[in-house]
Amino acid sequence: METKRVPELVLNSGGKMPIIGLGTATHPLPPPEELASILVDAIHIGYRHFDTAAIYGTEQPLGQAVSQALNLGLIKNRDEVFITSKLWNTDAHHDLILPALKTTLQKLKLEYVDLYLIHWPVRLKQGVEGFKFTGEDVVPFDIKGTWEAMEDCYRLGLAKSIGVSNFGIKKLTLLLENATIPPAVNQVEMNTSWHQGKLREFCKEKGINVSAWSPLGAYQVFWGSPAVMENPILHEIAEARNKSVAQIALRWIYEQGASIIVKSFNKERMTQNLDIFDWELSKEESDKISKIPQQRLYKAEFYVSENGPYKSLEELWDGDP
Ligand SMILES: NC(=O)c1ccc[n+]([C@@H]2O[C@H](COP(=O)([O-])OP(=O)(O)OC[C@H]3O[C@@H](n4cnc5c(N)ncnc54)[C@H](OP(=O)(O)O)[C@@H]3O)[C@@H](O)[C@H]2O)c1
Ligand SMILES: *[C@@H]1O[C@H](CO)[C@@H](O)[C@H](O)[C@H]1NC(C)=O
Ligand SMILES: *[C@@H]1O[C@H](CO)[C@@H](O)[C@H](O)[C@H]1NC(C)=O
Ligand SMILES: CC(=O)N[C@H]1CO[C@H](CO)[C@@H](O)[C@@H]1O
Ligand SMILES: CC(=O)N[C@H]1CO[C@H](CO)[C@@H](O)[C@@H]1O
Repeated sequence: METKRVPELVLNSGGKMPIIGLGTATHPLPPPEELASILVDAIHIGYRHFDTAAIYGTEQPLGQAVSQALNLGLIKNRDEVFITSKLWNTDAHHDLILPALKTTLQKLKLEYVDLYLIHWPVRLKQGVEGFKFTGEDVVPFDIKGTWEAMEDCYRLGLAKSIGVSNFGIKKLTLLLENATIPPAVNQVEMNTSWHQGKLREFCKEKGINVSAWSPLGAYQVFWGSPAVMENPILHEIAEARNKSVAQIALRWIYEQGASIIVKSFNKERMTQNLDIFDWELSKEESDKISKIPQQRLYKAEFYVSENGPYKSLEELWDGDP
């Protein structure tokens, strides 16, 4: 197996983040031992950035994979891998964040994460299990208090960088109003069918790096769609360039200045997804991609309810439903 080097970008915290991270959210998950071994393969192939979250159930196998990779000598130090995890909505409260991060670190068996994100601008009542909630369980989200506790995690050295996920422009503006430390990253849905142009422009202006989740439209996953992988324009470009559709989709995101969180648990596809750095799209090809009709895949309507803090998708997504 040949190890590829993935270029890094520098976050506003000074941290260096490999531009492609391996996603670990899927359903159903492989058994933990099998998943750990898949993630060791990924390290072998060249992945040095991994995306997990408290809600994914993959923190433990990821920690195990890092420890195995160290034992195997695939990496020499913990600091050769960049590990992101995320605060789940039930813990989005000032006093619950540090304990939540400590639980995450215990599961990962690590002393720090490289990046800790607020998973959603949403707070759920404590005790809600996983996705078993209704609109009644969504309570107001305290941007200022939540971010203050995230800053404490950074100051304690438990998170080398802190950031957010699924935040629109309005919520980022409110967060920045009282932030001492600006978020390093906003991880959002982005792909050839959902370009996030306005949000990316705003983030660029503020020095916040955008990371793209579901860059392949979560192809063949139950929350996903075929809009990326079966797009005829991408197929046409892929054929003409002798690349895969996934490579065209990922290269396009990279050329927009965003980093990429892509999930594959298959060695051949993992390898293919890293192979996007020694060629480029032509102006004509990029122009064709920018004309693909736009639609958000993942609307998260389950956070919206008549009596809750978000009464419409416009409110949840800051006017960009
Ligand atoms: N912050 C958030 O709210 C949020 C939300 C969603 C996702 N995420 C993160 O982003 C990661 C990526 O998003 P995602 O998992 O939703 O979707 P994705 O990466 O767009 O797509 C994953 C799907 O595409 C397949 N695939 C991967 N490479 C391929 C290739 N070269 N050719 C054909 N098929 C390919 C995978 O199957 P195989 O495994 O069989 O290759 C899997 O079914 C997640 O795993 C998670 O870490 C974050
Ligand atoms: C910022 O802090 C000020 C002073 O405490 C407060 O009045 C204001 O509401 C805060 N802004 C946000 C978005 O929380
Ligand atoms: C097309 O790409 C494949 C895989 O990268 C390679 O093996 C093959 O030689 C390429 N074909 C041409 C015509 O460039
Ligand atoms: C690729 C990218 O957007 N990198 C930027 C991330 O944010 C830092 C801080 O503003 C910039 O210096 C990078 O250029
Ligand atoms: C994640 C996602 O896919 N979002 C957009 C990108 O493309 C999908 C299909 O994969 C579109 O339906 C969405 O607009």
